[in-house]
Amino acid sequence: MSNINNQTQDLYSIELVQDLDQEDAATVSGGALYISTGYNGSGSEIGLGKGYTSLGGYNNKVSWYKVTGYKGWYAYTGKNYTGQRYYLKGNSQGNLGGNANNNFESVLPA
Ligand SMILES: [Ca+2]
Repeated sequence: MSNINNQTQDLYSIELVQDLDQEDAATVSGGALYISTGYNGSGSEIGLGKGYTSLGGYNNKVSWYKVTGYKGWYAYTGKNYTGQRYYLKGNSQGNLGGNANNNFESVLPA
């Protein structure tokens, strides 16, 4: 992994990420993070291949996640990797509950 600052940017500045399919996303960093605004992958869904300091339109709206590949991801309740940090394990998925639900604002590969 190189400089974190080179790998992060606001989600709004990347439109291609909207079209990232599972195979391409896995190629980017060894594993992708998928998030959606509804439970069980419903609602709006997006695939991410690297860290983002802000989730843009997904801020405080994420209710479900899926991690592909063996590497985990960190999700934070604040922008710029601040607030409460959650570890999303590799090859896992699930609905978010409690304080995590509708609260993520930045994500980073672990
Ligand atoms: Ca939040």
